[in-house]
Amino acid sequence: MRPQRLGADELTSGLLQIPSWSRSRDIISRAIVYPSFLTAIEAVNRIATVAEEADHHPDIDIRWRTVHLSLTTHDVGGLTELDLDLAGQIDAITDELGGSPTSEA
Ligand code: H2B
Repeated sequence: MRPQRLGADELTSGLLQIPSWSRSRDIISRAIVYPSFLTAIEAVNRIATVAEEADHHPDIDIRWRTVHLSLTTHDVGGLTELDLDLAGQIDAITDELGGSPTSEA
């Protein structure tokens, strides 16, 4: 089924569950520094696996051990539950692999 764009209230409450993510218009993003380059690659591989299972794919930029991730739902031109769910799964993977926030945006 085509996902629905989230309304303002749903978005506000959903974003409270994923405080590491920043919203800019129709995109949420997060930058994470992992303990090493290989851990960053492992994180990206695990993120790719959950993304493929969800058929929902992030934009990913890898710079040494820092990974920048952006989420939006292209099919509807906005943010949906799919973005919030994937963000939560990325947070869980990040916690398991010892990723930390970075001051870079
Ligand atoms: N990923 C993201 N981020 N947004 C989408 O709208 C999207 C996707 N659509 N992955 C999916 C694939 C769609 O094109 C397929 C046909 O399900």
